[in-house]
This record gives sequence, C-alpha cells and structure tokens, in this order.
Amino acid sequence: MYKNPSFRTPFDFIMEKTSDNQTERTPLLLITAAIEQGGRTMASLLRKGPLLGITGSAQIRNVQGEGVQTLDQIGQETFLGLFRRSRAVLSVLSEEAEMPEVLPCDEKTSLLVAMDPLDGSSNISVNAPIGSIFSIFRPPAPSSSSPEGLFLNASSPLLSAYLLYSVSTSLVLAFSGETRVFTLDPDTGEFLGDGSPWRFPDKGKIYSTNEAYLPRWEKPLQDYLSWIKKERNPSMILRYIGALVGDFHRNLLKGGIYLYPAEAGEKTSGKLRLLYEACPMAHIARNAGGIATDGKQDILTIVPRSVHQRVPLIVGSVDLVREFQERTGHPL
Ligand code: AHM
Ligand code: MG
Repeated sequence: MYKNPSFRTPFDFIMEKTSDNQTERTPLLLITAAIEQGGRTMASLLRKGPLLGITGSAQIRNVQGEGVQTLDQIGQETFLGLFRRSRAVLSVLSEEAEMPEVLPCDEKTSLLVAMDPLDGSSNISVNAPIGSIFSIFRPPAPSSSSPEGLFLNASSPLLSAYLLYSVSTSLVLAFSGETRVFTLDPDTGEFLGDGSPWRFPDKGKIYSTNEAYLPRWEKPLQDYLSWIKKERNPSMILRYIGALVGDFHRNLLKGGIYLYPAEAGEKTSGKLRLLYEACPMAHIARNAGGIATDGKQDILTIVPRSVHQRVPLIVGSVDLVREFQERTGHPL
C-alpha cells in the first residue's frame, strides 16, 4: 500500500490554486489531464520500447536540421491529438513542427501550448531517461495575430510541466508560485504527490554540463569550470544524463546547476530552444525557488524573436546560479 494515504493529484493541485480563477480553471484542468494521459501513453509504450520497434530513427530531419526518431513522431502525434481533443488549446508550438498548429477550441477560455514532445532523443536507443516538456501561455490580446505572433507576444508561462520517463514516471507541475512533483502509479494510471510544494535544496553540489564542448566556450565560462573542478570549496560533483529533463530533475531534488552555454562555431546561441525547453524549466525553477539565465539575463524576461529561437541555459539552485553569474562577470 502507499506510504502516504492522503496523496494528492494534479487535479487537486489545479483546483486548489484556481479557487479564485474560475475562468482559467477549466482549460487548465483539461490541459493538465491531456498531459497526464499523454504521460500514461508514452510510459506504457516505453516499457516495451525495442519490442515494438519504436526506439530507432525515423530516417528524416526536422525543420531545425536534427535527426527525427520514431518516438519523436509518436510523442508529437500523441500530445497533439490529446490537446486537439481537449478543445482548450488555441495553438500548439512543437519542436517537431515548423509552424504552430491552430486547433479547434472555445476561444474565450483557450490557452497556448509550446512543447518538446520527446526530450533527450539520443537516450532513446540506449534505454536512458527521456522526457516531455510543456509551457502553457495565455494568448496575447488581441489574439487575432498570426500563429507565430501568438507565441512571440505571449507573456511568461502560466503553467509549466515536464514528464520524466525513467525508473518511474514523474510529472512535475509549476503553477501559481508552487512546483509539485507527482509519480505515476502504472496500475491505476493516477499521478500522485504528497501535496506540498517542492523547493530546490538550499545547498547543492552537482553540476551538469557536456564538458566535451569546453574548448568552444567563452573564456569566463572555461575559467568558471576550472574553478569548480580545482578550487571551489566545498567541491562539486559532475552528473550528466544528456536529457535536460533528467539532469534538471536530479538537480531539483538534490540541489545543483545545469549549463548548456553558447559555443563558438555552430551553437552560438546554445542548443536549447527558448519557448519549449528553457522557458518551462526556468518557470519550474522559479516556482521552486531556483533561477535560470542565458548567462546575462533571466530567461523569463527574454522576448522571443522567433518560435524556434535557441538560447544558452544555466538553471538550478539560486546560490549556484548566482555564483556562476558573479564569476563570469554578470552578477544578477
Ligand atoms: P533534443 O530535444 O533533440 O533531445 O535535444 C535536447 C537535449 C537535451 O535534453 C539535453 O540536455 C541536450 O540536448 C544534450 O545535448 P548534448 O548531447 O549536446 O550534450
Ligand atoms: Mg527535444
């Protein structure tokens, strides 16, 4: 039996936090239910992975020139279908589609969804953690601008979420000043959590970054990493899963900092996309007492110029991110 007889669900969380916001309550409940259903579907497929022949490449490239995996396509179809059926989503922007897709909905109460349906694609074929990431925005007023304009003019996220498919399936939701962590019971299909807000631990000692790229980083970042490894006291430890959701989740639970900075050469704006990777993680971090920057400014203050815009991302425990900013010459 469960260790806690009074676990709470995402439904309870949204109900509790929208007691004075009846207008957005229904779309938020419908969208959260769609994310939960998508999580159940994906987790169930992933349990059989290679047996279903879904862990390989789709042999095509997406609009951003990246190789598409079969599970990228399955994630895209699964979540897009669920958001379409919810009739609470005005438009979906996805890593897997060039343009946002406008959906049938009740326009008065509908919201925008930006998503990375399958985060950490390179982990799929080796049975390592992967995830799905979502940010939910209010449409700008007036909401009659172009499909891209809706996302470029939206304010910072109203709600953010990620699913982490690993030893168990986690759902992390950030809304209205709180971040909560839920775990899927695969027998009942319920996501359950203890009903209390999650905060980044005060003291963290993990750094997560792909150190192989260090020669292409700017000098202040190289110096920072060298200081982390040789001089910082107390010393830090490296953990890198290679899926943003997995690395962020570890740091959220244990305390730490994740870095995907800009590089000389091909990745002058980093790798991660603002609207559906950096922004939701920044929002989840903020609601858990953490912080996210692009190295110079708070991620949540960046106004997007294009829907698939990339940004450097440094996110994690507030003390570690502040320390990073101070040592690289841009104190917060
Ligand atoms: P993806 O959306 O194609 O999976 O790319 C994003 C992923 C992140 O999850 C992860 O943090 C990063 O790419 C890893 O990149 P790298 O292999 O360059 O370290
Ligand atoms: Mg992705």
